[in-house]
Amino acid sequence: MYRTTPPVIRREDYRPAEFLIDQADLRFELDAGQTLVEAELSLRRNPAAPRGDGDLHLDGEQLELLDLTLDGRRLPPAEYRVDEHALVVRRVPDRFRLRTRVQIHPSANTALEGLYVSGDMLCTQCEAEGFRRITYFLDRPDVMSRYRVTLVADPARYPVLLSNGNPAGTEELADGRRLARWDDPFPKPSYLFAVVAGDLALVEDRFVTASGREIPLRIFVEPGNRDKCDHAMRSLKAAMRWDETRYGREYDLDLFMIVAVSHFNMGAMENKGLNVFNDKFVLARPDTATDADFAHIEGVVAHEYFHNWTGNRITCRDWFQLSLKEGFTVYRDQEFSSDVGSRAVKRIRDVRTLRAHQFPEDAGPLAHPVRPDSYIEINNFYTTTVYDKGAEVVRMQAALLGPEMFRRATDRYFERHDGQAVTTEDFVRCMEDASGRDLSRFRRWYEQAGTPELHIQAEYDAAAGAYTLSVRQQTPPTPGQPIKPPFHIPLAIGLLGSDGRDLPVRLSGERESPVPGTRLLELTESEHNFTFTGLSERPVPSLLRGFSAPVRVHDDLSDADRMFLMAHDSDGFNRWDAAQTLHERLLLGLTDDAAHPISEDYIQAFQRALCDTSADRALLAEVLTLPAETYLSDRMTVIDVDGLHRAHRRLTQRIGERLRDDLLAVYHANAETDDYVFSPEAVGRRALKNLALAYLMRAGDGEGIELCRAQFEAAHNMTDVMAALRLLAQEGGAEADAALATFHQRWAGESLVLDKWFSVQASAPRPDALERVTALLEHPDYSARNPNRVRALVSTFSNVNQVRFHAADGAGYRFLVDRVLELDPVNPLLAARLLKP
Ligand code: B3K
Ligand code: ZN
Repeated sequence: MYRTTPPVIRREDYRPAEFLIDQADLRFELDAGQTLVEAELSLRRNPAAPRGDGDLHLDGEQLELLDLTLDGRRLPPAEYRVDEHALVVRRVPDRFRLRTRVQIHPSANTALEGLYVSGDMLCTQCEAEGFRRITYFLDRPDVMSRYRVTLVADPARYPVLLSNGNPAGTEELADGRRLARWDDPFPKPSYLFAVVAGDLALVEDRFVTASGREIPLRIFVEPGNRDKCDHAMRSLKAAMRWDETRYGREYDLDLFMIVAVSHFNMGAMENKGLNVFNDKFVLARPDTATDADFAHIEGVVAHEYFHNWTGNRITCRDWFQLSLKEGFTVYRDQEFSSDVGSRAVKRIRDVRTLRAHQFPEDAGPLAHPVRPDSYIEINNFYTTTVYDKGAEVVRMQAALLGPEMFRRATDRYFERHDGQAVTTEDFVRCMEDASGRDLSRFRRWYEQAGTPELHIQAEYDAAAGAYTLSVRQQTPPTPGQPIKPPFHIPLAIGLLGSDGRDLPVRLSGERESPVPGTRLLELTESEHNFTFTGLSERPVPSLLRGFSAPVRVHDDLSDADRMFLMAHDSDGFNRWDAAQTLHERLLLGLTDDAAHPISEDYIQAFQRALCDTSADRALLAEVLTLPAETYLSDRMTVIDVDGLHRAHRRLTQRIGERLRDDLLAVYHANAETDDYVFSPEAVGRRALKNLALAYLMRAGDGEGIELCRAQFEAAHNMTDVMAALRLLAQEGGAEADAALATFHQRWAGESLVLDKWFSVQASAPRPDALERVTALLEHPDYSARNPNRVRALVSTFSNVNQVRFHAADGAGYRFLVDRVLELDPVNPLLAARLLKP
């Protein structure tokens, strides 16, 4: 098929819409095969837009137009034109009502955008531009309309009929069908529209808002999943309370709903009052979901809920502003999870994700600013840069303003822009106005791509008791941006004395000595020198505490300094980061030279940490986890995938052999005794125990494998079952096959658990991994139509199993290309994402 190149959309070409739609009355006659959509739109000329050609251009794709009337008059073909992407109505008045009737085909919709079929239900996904597959509309976020929706369907197939807003009555029709009305009083962009219809089971709870309104909370799931909603419901209530306390944001509608669907292209969607979720981020029971799943559910439920204010009440003017809602909402969900769990561990996980995904994106051919300048396909811009770096950019503003001023600034943002479609510039201006600070240089974080590199050198002048840090920043070129002026970077630091305690960080010239602890320095130029005084000994610097900016740091610390920080730093994040750098240097050394020594100092530092019974176990587990091969490859110019894999195996083996007894002791000391609870304490125990098990497996004396098998058989929670299964699958052989068979049999019919069965095989770095993955494509439980299943098998193999995916013979790449080519005509969004690695 011949296709023309789609047009490039540029930020600088933004023009306000020529028409506005104040009211949209939609009536759906729902059926999987064909659905009729009748839309009655109240349109008027936008006073803020210059007059165009007088024609009305509505977006529409894959719609069959059945009828078109303007102010009650059926339009003859001469007065309108329909093409593949639009309906153009000629010479329209300044204010009018337009009625369209279209037919669409949900069951033929494999792209999962617009109205589609998931299992036995019908559901929608409209962000970014799916609404135009439902009806003709001005499908752009700066057109905000009030929606009234009528749904008509056969109650035998679709007894539950949902849309946004508040329920407005139901009726039984004479022909036996049921009708339900929904009314959303808040104007919203079309991307937040949603409809769900199906035979759904309901779990209900309630939440009393700060002002005393009682809000029913409803989670709808496929029948059979009612017993897996407790955690999502608890997370939702916690998120609602948190947004009231931390941001003064109360829920606004009379009802809040979540629907879990099994066929979904991404994580979840924040449709007003009716969040639609990938069921992976709702359903959890201790025996079906791991601690990581529990944590993700908590974060995603909160994220979508928080969008009600950051995204829905205040939305984006255009899609270039995507980070306005996504960066801010990710920051909010990160802070929520930090508050309800362990702050240091949450920060470590988020930074690990940032470094593993965003840093490589920012260093590669797809590097783009947090606020991009142009796109061809907006769906491909839902990137880790827009989301995760975007969150870092908000976090830095929060750090520069401090908690009180930041709260004042967000209050101002909500007050000033409620009900509007705005830009990242509007956000920054609220930060400035509330604080009186000048963030003109800071704006570069939205404009310039690339990860800044900080080169930090220290000098100590014993006679003067002065310690000087010279800091130089430089950002490598990225596509289209060869030269980068300096960024405004908040650099949080501490100075440690030889007793391991924080010293006061006093800048020269300051009279008063600040209290010992963290100090925020600000970089705005390419080079700075900071001199600290009153230091009777050379301190050990703790740089970029809490990862105060998304940068790479090159310092001149020794291994001994890092071991010191790993043991003493009051900043938990930096204790972890010091350990990571130690692991990393060793692993890179071993990659280059298989005979590279593994020093006794390193083993002892590892052992001391492992045996520190006073430590927070979750943090300890992070400290003692080696950086992933995928992460290490970002540190190499020419990536030696085989060398990295060998280095990883060698180091884990040495740790397993040398520290076998300590590891065993830690394993047994943290064995599960009580029933499963999802608390930071219990999660930490399981993490540390399973980490010890992983090293023990590498000790090579058979004890590890015995423990693994026993744990696999005895464990009642999925965290421990999966930890054991993963290790067995990595080892391979009869043990692995037996465990995989047992697991498959036990969980037949539990789709999300079967995803784990696929992904555990896809990630095992066994020499025959690709053959196994290829064979699994033919497994009766594999389905290319279910995105979760595709991701579990194909994405896990290509993203996680680095050594096999990047095999030198290219077989891994061929495999992926074949999957992408197969999927592209079916589900282009999913296909495009598969290409990431
Ligand atoms: N806003 C949605 C993402 C939509 C992706 C469209 N391709 C989920 C979220 O970020 O909360
Ligand atoms: Zn989001």
